[in-house]
Amino acid sequence: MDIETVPTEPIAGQKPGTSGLRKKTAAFLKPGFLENYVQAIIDGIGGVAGESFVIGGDGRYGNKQAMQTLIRMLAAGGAKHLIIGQNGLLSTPAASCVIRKRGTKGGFIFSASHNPGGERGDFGLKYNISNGGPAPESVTSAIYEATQTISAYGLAEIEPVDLSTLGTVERGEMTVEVIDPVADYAELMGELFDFEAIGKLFASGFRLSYDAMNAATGPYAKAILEGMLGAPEGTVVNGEPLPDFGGLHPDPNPVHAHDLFETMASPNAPDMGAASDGDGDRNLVLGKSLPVSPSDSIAILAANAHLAPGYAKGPVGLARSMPTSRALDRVAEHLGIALYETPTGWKFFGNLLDAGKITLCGEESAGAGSDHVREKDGLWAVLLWLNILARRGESIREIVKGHWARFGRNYYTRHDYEAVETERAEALMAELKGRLESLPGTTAGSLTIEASDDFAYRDPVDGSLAEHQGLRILFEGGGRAVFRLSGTGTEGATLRVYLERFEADPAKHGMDAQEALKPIIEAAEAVAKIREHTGRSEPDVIT
Ligand code: G16
Repeated sequence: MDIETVPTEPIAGQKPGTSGLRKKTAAFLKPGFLENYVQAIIDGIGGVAGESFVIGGDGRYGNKQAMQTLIRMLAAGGAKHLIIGQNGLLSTPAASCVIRKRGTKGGFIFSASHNPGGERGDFGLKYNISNGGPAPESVTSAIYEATQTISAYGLAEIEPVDLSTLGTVERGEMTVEVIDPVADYAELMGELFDFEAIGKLFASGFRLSYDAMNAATGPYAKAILEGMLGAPEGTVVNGEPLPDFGGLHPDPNPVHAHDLFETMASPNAPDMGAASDGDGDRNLVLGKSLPVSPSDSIAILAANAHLAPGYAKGPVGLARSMPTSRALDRVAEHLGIALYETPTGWKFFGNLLDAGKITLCGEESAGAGSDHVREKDGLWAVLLWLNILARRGESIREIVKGHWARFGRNYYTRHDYEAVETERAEALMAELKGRLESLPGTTAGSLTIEASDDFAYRDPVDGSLAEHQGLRILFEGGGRAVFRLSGTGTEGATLRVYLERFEADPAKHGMDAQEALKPIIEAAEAVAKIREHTGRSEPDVIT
């Protein structure tokens, strides 16, 4: 096998963000960009000689071509064995599952998650480590360092691999195995959930509408829901992964999953609505005219997890990202178990899961998961909801309302200001940060500020410190506003403002969240001058 060594130089803009590296497709696939970044991963993880890897992706434009380049580069680095999802497809949680099951050194996932795809959309690549989870800061820093010093990359002269045909082929010294992307994952789901009870639920006429948004989850949802669980054909909509997601923006929120929200608000709404994102790790669950906020969803899943066979003993501990609402904290308190508050990013749950400190974890950004893999898992969340519905015999509305009545309601919303000029967004954060210490005791809008800080997290397992993870403002009465810049955008900066307040009184649980949070929203504007800084009169997306 001949290896071509191509001289190169560092390319700007190769710093991995919250979840790998994401860019506009045209920039990522510009000659040399992908190759440089892949070589930096290979060098950053200490080489690939003699090792096995999983390769998959969400099916977006450019994936198949990029995978052939990756295969050539891993062969040049001396990798021994590659396991690739058929047609290059593996949802992020399925890739995590296969990495763990097959014991590989890691995996490469081609995805820009919920960002739009296609030639004019976004492209991304993330590296997951042997536990199946996103590379931690130590690894992404090493990768970033390698991008700064790179001088050449290696490409093996080998035939392309036919990714559409299942089976094993040899390329140089390396074997390449093309696998069914669904099988291992479906088997794991069958071990965790009461498929018999869920099957009976569907047989009794329960109706689900699952929007796979023309992205990675389609084949999984069809095989498991319609195939194994007997849900009627048509339960899964937009079930074919398409390179441009059929023009959809595969982000399951009220703006981009608009059709599903309409279906669920119509008089003939099914019993449950659900959606997942581009790479299948996010989830959205809706009852009839009742979208479940992700922060409530993870709290409800945690409170009821014992109803699923895989979690029969109940969770040992729980975790949420800092901006996620504190509904989960109330469940942890009730169960008498630990609650960990981590920075945004699934990678921060990895050590807690590996150390057996937590069983379930979740984030406000539509992510929920457990120790079954090391990624958040969209279809898993939907199956756990189905398992709970089947066992409790109640509707989603009854379960959500019952949860609020029992634990109180944490009203919650997130306001996103997208594609703001980077300097303007950074100025807002810098200015607020500069005033943080002087805020307690002052008023913002109609509220007094009780405390404020710049969130930092000391990992309880390895002691590593993550600083500057979001600005927190606590108001009298327990309300909270959090300010953070997104780590996943590809255009300018996205300012996220997270707003929350607790309401114990069940008579006040029926309010519209924006209405209930009005004093907090006004206080956040007063303290940070969002309109003035961003030049926007209102958020682009409200979730
Ligand atoms: C990624 C991470 C999530 C994180 C989210 C935050 O999600 O995997 O753990 O919550 O980013 O995004 P941002 O920094 O934009 O707020 P995904 O689904 O994009 O991989």
